[in-house]
Amino acid sequence: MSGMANLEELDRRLAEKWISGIWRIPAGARPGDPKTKIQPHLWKWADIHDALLQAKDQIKPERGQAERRTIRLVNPGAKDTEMTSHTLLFAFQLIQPGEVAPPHRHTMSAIRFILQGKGAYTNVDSQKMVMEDGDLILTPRWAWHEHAHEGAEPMIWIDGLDVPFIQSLQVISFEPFPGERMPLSEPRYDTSAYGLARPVTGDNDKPNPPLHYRWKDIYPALKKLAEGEPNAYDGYAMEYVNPLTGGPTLPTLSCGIQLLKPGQRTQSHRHTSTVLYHAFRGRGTTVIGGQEFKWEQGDNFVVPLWHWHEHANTAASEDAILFSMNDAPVLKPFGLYREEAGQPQMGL
Ligand code: GTQ
Ligand code: FE2
Repeated sequence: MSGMANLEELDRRLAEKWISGIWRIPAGARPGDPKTKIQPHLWKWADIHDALLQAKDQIKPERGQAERRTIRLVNPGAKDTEMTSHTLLFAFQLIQPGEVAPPHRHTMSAIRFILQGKGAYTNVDSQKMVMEDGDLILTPRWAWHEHAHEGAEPMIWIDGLDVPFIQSLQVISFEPFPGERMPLSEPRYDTSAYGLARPVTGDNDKPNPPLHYRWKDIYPALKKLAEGEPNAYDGYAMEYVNPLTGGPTLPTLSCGIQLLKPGQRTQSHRHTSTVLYHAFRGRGTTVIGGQEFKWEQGDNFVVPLWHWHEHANTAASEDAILFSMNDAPVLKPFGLYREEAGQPQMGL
């Protein structure tokens, strides 16, 4: 018998016993650089908005049904999971006046970034947070939450979640609230000013309280930042921090907001974190791995890990503002976050 036949025979016998030799892994399957299945991609606002309007009358946010009227951005490289990246999900939610998206909790953490409308609120852990354009609201893991709409026009926001990461750890739990509505407590603290002043008893032992970062506070801070020197790779950029730790927005995901002045371009870099972007204001171009993506208000795109990328505001007189969410918090504690500066790719 030849040596090859012997090896095949060995592999077959091992497989019967649920054992496998490392020699079966081709040498080429060990890349020198991080490799991801996630593809650079851009989703147009018109398509997202159309999808929500089409779902508006057919889907109700009812208990036992979908519970939420949301649509998600599916990365072409993640057709199996229908997620936006291997770690993160961007979904868009629409709620109609008078509707209640029923209360539940889950091991996934969520953020809401508000895009359109007036008069809805989210109740997280019995704290009422009224939603306004540009606000960022946190729903930490396992916190009870419901959404309700007391206004007169449909409201739309982004749901950012860590679903695929939590799924990869196989620790998804979901629980409906025992009751039709959650209680609303008297305000226990100011969810916007928690980092500056918080109660000395009760809630201050929670590592991730529900927090509300209001656009009316963030935007002036961003404009103030833009009076100084920009970051080479991100322009005038801020992170939404956990005021208790100075660390990331939530343990599994972090959010950012960045401004690019008219004509401003950033330098190219890459990192092992993956970033989902939403063009909140203005328009521009982002080059990702040599591919140009033109965006305007409402569009969304993903920068997969280890892909070179650079941004440009292509408008003559309007600021561009990008909201983003990244998975760096699940890399950094294990020393897996790396970044590199690169050469310009943009042929603008
Ligand atoms: O609003 O609670 O997009 O639980 C996905 C799962 C939104 C929500 C989503 C959710 C929610
Ligand atoms: Fe939820």
